[in-house]
Amino acid sequence: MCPLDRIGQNMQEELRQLERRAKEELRAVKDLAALEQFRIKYLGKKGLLTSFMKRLGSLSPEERPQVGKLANSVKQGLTSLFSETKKKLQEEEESARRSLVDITLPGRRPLRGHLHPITLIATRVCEIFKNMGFRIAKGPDVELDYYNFEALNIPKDHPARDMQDTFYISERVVLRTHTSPIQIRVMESQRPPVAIIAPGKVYRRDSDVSHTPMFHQVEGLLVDRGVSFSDLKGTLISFVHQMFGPETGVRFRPSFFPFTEPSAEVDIRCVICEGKGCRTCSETGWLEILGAGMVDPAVFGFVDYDPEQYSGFAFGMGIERIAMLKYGIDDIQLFYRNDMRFLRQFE
Ligand code: 2NL
Repeated sequence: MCPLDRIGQNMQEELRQLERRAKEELRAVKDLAALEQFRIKYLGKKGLLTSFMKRLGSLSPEERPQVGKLANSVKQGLTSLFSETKKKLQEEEESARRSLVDITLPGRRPLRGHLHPITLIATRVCEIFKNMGFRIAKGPDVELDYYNFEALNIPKDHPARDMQDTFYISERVVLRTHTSPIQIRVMESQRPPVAIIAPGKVYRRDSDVSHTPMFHQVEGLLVDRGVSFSDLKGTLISFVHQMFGPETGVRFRPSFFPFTEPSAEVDIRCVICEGKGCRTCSETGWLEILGAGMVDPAVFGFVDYDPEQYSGFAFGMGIERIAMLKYGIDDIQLFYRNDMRFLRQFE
């Protein structure tokens, strides 16, 4: 045998040894981490088998095909053994993971959002008036002094205009203190009949146990020929009965607003004590829920409606107050603390 042949023989022997060792080690592999070590050691770019292949170049042209063929079949064999082992170990690890989980346990309930109580009440109030034929109107939170005060017959020296109560953006621009400017804008842009509901955020420089600097209002306005105070009463009594129940007592008390004449405040029988007297109603048996009146002819003047032809009523209510009475909540700040223990109750 020529010496070159012996080199070929040696390499074939080396290859078989490599294969035997690899198969032995593979049998000892117990997890995916050890399997990866095995792959790097034998099949990786710098692995034993790859290094061996590189040495094939030193063989004679006669021997190279034979040893090369054997090397390829060893590599294929080891690679497919490696894949089988990997699949087996993956399945084992997966089923081990599964056995730690009791799949018969009930699932975790996903967190599901819901509407804020103020949104719920505002939506209900709007729905009641929509059913009576009113339409929803919107307007900007940042308002001209003209729409917020001037056109509502609130003169320059009126206490409501005080810097103390109003957020001024500039001399002419404010954060609206009520949603009435929405109604002025609607009247300015269309002729009667007008029947609208104006919900939205309003802002006042006030913050204590019963006031927040932002709160919500719903106002309503109806203007047509021959609208009377009886229409106002009928509309609002119907609203109260739908909102608080058909047996709820209602009373109208004389009051004053610069934009209505005559004006009234509307009370309902105390929802807590039913009129017997308690802390919520200050022992009066009644709760104030809204203000209302016949639109002052001076306001019609600003929007160019003829007060000889048209009359109208308007009303306004605070949504937080309605929500507090309806749900029996005594602290307005609860609506804005984002405490889930509170908010979850309105799911
Ligand atoms: C209250 C009282 C009220 C109005 C709002 C109004 C709007 C226009 C013309 C006339 Cl455009 N009036 N709105 C009228 C009376 C009372 O609100 O206590 N709100 C919380």
